[in-house]
Amino acid sequence: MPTDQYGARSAVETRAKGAKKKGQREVDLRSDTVTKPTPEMREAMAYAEVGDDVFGEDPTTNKLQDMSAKMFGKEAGLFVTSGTQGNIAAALAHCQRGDEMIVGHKSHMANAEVGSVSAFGGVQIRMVQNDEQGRVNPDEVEHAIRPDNIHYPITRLIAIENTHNGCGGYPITPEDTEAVAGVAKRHGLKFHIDGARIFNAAVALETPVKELAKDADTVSFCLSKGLACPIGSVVVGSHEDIEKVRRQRKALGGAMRQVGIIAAAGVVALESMVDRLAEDHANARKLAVGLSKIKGIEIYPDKLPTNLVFCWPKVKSPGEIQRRIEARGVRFLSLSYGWRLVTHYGITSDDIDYALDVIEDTFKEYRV
Ligand code: TLP
Repeated sequence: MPTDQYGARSAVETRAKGAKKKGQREVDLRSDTVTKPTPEMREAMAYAEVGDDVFGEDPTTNKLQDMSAKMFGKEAGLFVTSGTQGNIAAALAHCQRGDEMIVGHKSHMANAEVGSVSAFGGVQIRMVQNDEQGRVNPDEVEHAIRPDNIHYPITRLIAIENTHNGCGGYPITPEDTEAVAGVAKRHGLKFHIDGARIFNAAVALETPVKELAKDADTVSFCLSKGLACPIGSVVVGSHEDIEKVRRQRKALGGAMRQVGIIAAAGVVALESMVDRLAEDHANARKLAVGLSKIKGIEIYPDKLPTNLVFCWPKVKSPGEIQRRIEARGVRFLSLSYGWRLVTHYGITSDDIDYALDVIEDTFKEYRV
């Protein structure tokens, strides 16, 4: 049975599937969240200078926040525990209870953050259609903004996602971003980017993140995905907005103490892990081209932009095939709209060869 759009149906299922045979080679393509810290990160973490970050006295965290702000062309940054916490804290910083925010219908914020902006902040989500590449139509967004009427909530925030996970990992260009941000500006609304994988977008588009972020009031980005940190995300924005996000982070229980221990990995990531994302994209292309040659798999390899590979098994029991593939150590997610295979630090070109061999053999054995 396929899982839903965002992976495992439950924590129990994730754990059960994790069981593997002793000595079995493993190629884990479920997500770039499975990446482990690099030796440089472990070293930096071990010797990180630390202080109490709730007092603003953790030098390593301050360094990470300053570096992030500078890279994104913003005044300030704030370390948060996760992408989800960054998005929620930013949304709650921009909105009051009863306000409304506009996001794409396939966005992580609308679908995979436990309804938290509503649950914790009383913020209503209004969705507009994402196109196949994760973009939202600026006219539709404008149309979704509530007119001034006592029956309606007040629209306060527009958010987009870059790259777009639920739409195949497409990068959103500065032009497309600017078009939506322009709508926000014209109506006096705030504009947030869920940039969990914005560095993948920057590398794919060969554009600095600063350029992708220039029209946003706030951007959250993840250190714990392709950049291979064990924990953490950062929200960047103006001093004023980041102070509001800081307050929301505190309310969400995300203000930590000697957090430089984990921020240290983030510093290493920003210094040395961004450019190598091109390797993940090349491996993803290789994987997609290989999959396109396997009978029984539908895929559009020419449409592949970053590190997320989506394909569709055209067989009677895809679940059975997946189980057989997993038994040989190749792991990926089966989602309601297809299979997702993600390349990342830790996956080599040789791993892609192995994964392709296993998948091809299994489809052959299965006589599709
Ligand atoms: N994405 C995870 C799962 O939650 C699905 C993944 O494996 O892709 N925004 C986007 C666009 C994301 O893809 C994710 C995580 C988040 C936010 C949340 O980040 P975390 O997991 O750090 O809370």
